Parts: sequence; structure tokens; C-alpha cells
Amino acid sequence: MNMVKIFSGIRPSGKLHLGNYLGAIKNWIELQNKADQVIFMIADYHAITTPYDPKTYQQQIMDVALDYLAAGIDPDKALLIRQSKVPQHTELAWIFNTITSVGWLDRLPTYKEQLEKTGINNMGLLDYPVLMAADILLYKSNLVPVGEDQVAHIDVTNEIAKRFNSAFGETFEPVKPHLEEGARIMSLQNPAKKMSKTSDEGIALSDNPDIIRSKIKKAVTDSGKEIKYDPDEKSAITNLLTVYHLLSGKEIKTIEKEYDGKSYSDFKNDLAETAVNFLKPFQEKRKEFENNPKKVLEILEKSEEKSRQLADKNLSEIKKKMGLI
Ligand code: AQP
Repeated sequence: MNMVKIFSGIRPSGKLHLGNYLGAIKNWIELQNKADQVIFMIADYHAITTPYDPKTYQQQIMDVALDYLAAGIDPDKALLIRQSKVPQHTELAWIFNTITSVGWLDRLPTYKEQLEKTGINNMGLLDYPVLMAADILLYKSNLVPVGEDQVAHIDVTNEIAKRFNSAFGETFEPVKPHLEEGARIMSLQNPAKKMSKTSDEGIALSDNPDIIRSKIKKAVTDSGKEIKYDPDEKSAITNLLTVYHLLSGKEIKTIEKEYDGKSYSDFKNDLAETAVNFLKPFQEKRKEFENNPKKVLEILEKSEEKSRQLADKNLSEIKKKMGLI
């Protein structure tokens, strides 16, 4: 049987939110026990493609490391790395640039959305999926747990892998995205948009109970009164029901029955308490790591050393096939 090699990452572009947790990290925790190689990355080179503050950037990067560890990423099972500490990522991205068609990139919805959002059209933004392909293929990873917005990028990764294989010889196997329920948690202010770190006030994993309660109280709802799963007619309530279901483990049908005849505000109050209770152990564990920055740094540095070795081996094979060495 083929080895299962997991890779995924998150941009340190703000506080991690429930969408990041339910769409990605929750699955990472489950998969880390089942795979032969597991690498989770803090995508610090990806996050500088959009506006950021250099003065707080190191703290933001460490905040993501704390979130990863508090969520249950086990450094004995997974390597936990900062992208910029493994320079082979950017080296391979350059190599992949030479076999990537611009047409695969400039039609991507994620690229167009970011252009619209930031008004900035830098090369890094266009090239983002090429660096992502390098992140994944540098370790010959074959399974990438992500939210729905990233699937188009995995398609580009596979295009690049195919083109490399046909030009230089079989090297990469196909990469599969791993998606579960929760792959698209929507914004609490606008259920037509996904919850995100930069353009939305999502529920941060580190929000205190009062902030969580206030954000859920203010979440938009649909017309009517019924608490019903109906993505077309009741997109806001459907999103809140999905979050409730994933945080409580209760089936959607059971929740609908429980709130039959009750008001949106009853439902929201209980959802808020569910979220507060769900995040409590996470936040306690995060505090522990926060009080031990030396240990966190040690975990990162040890992982990065191992990743550089893995990366070196694969990059040498790639360069040999290309006649670069
Ligand atoms: N709303 C979401 N629902 C489910 N999964 C999500 N992911 C992101 N948002 C949701 C998944 O989380 C991982 C990290 O993605 P990211 O760093 O791009 O997260 P973001 O919150 O989308 O960050 P930004 O900086 O605010 O980016 P934009 O501006 O692109 O939204 C991925 O696996 C992603 O799928």
C-alpha cells in the first residue's frame, strides 16, 4: 500500500477562527494518527502576499504555533514548521514557475477575490498556488486536508506534478484534497461569504466567552422563525446549525427537533454556550504553551531541522532529473 503523506498549512494573517478549525485543523488532528508522514506549516511566506504589519508579524506567527499545539497537534506525530525556515520551499517554487502556465493562475477565483479585496496585484499573489504546490510536493505529500476554498489550488498542484512527470520522468503521485463536513463555514455577518481572518469578524479560537456570546448574538439570521437546515432559503441559520452540529456532535435533525417552536435567540444563546464550552479546554491548553515559549520554539526548530533534511533529499532528486546537478 502507498504511504500516506499529509501536508497542510495556514497563513499567519490573523487570529485563527472556527472556520480554520472546523474546515482544516480538526481533520489534521484526526489524520495525524493515521499517516506515515505528517507536516503542518505556518505559511509565513504566503501571508506576506497581502498587507501585514512587520512589527507584529513574529508574534502572529507564534500565535498560530500556539493555536496548532493547543488544538492538539502532537509534535511526536507531526512536524510543525515555519515555511520561511525551510528555504527549499521557495527554491522549488521557482523551479515550478518554469513549468506553470500563467493561464492556470490568473483565472483562479481565490486570486480574483484577493485582488478585489486588497486592490493589490503583486506577483506573489498570482504565484501563490505555485508556492503551495512546492510546499506540498517538496515532501512528496499525497493528502492535503483543507477547506473548500483551497481545492482549486490542489488542482494546480496536480497540473504542475503532471507536467513535471511528463517532462522529467515520473516523480510525483497525484495529490488528493481531504475535505470533511465544515469545509466551508460562512461569515456570521454575511452567509454568502466564507468566514475568514482578514475581512470578517469570525469567532476566533482565542475569543473570550463574552466576545463569543456577543458575536453570536449579532450574527445575521434569515427571515421567518424556523430553525431549519435549508442552504438555499435559510443560509444564515444553516451555517449556524452546521457550527452547532460540529461543535456539539448532535445531528442536525436532532437540533432542529430540539428547537422546534423556539426562537432564534434561544437557539443562539445555546449555540454561544456550546462554543464557549467547546473552546474552554483549547484556551486552557493554549495558556500552558503561551507560558512556555521556549518549549514551543524548540518544537518548531526540531521540526524544521527534520523538514530541511527531507526537503534536501527530494529537491536533489528533482534537480538531478532536471539536469541542474
Ligand atoms: N470559512 C472557512 N471554512 C472552512 N475552512 C476554512 N479555511 C479557511 N476559512 C475557512 C481553511 O483553513 C485553512 C487555512 O486557510 P487560510 O489561512 O487561507 O485562512 P483564511 O481564514 O481564509 O485566511 P485569510 O488570510 O483571511 O485568507 P482569505 O483572505 O483568503 O480568506 C485552509 O485549509 C482553508 O481552506
